[in-house]
Amino acid sequence: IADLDFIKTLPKAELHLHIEGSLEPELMFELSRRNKIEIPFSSVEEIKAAYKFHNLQSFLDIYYQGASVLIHEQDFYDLTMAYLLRCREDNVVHTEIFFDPQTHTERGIDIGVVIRGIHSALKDAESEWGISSHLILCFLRHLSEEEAITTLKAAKPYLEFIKGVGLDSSELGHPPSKFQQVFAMAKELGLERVAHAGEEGPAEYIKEALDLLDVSRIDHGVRCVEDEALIERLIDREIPLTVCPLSNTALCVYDDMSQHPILQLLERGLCVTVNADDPAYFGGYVNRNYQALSESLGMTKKQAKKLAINSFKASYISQAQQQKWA
Ligand code: ES4
Ligand code: ZN
Repeated sequence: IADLDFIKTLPKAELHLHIEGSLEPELMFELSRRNKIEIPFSSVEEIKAAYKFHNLQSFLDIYYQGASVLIHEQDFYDLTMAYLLRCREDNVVHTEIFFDPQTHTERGIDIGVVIRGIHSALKDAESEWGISSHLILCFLRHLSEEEAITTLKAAKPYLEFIKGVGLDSSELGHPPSKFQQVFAMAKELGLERVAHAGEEGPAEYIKEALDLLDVSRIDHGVRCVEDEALIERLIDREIPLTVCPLSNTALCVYDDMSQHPILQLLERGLCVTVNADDPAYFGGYVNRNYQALSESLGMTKKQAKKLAINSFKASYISQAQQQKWA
């Protein structure tokens, strides 16, 4: 069995991390004071007590509310730097982080403030600790495609800092097909493409993401287990799944970690990876996600090692860079 000490020895890449979801209650409080933004909690304990979710939407409501304390470039820097410190503790040597510009631009925050704040922390972590990174801009799928296009256009002056685009927020009722045009535009701009699919939504949404958005990676994707032909396609085409175990149990995708299919998918030959999603809300950073698999599914050292190697294989770093961590 892979224990925490062993997990720590493995260099890892993280590929599914919403930077706004790494906002810890302590920093949320500090920023609420600093920026004089009211939050409906009077203590860190009260915030933590509110983190009981029954599905994706019940989480998203609280997550968007929490992000409202982020105003200045320095706030985005502090948020990102706090996450990168956790990467260092967990031996995460490369990270590809999501951000949700529309959560901020809707409140009147300039997209440049958001991108510059996050980017400068990423650069500092690279020069100080050698942690490499990419930034992925996510469109909120509960909003219109037109608004996604406006967001992509607003990001154009900063494209040198952006590796790709993604699709997140409320999945049910907002299929990938809704965003075909904006993903085609992103491809035209030379951006990589990923999408959340098959988290709460059906396996059909995974197929749509592949066929209509031309994604090279699926975020979550666990509901592929309902479609045998799709599983075979994901294996043949080597499409990675960025799986988030503690997220899935926190949002009741599974009642208990013992039901999680990640190791079965790994054994079948899918390129599955382990990620934290929204660590401040779901009970832990990446090593705790690995640890949960050991505790509930008896993950072996060999399996843990394979998952860590997959994380580099599924990343957007060059082959040469990958060799370094193999
Ligand atoms: C998210 Cl777990 C999850 N699913 C979809 N959208 C999200 N945004 C932040 N976390
Ligand atoms: Zn996610």
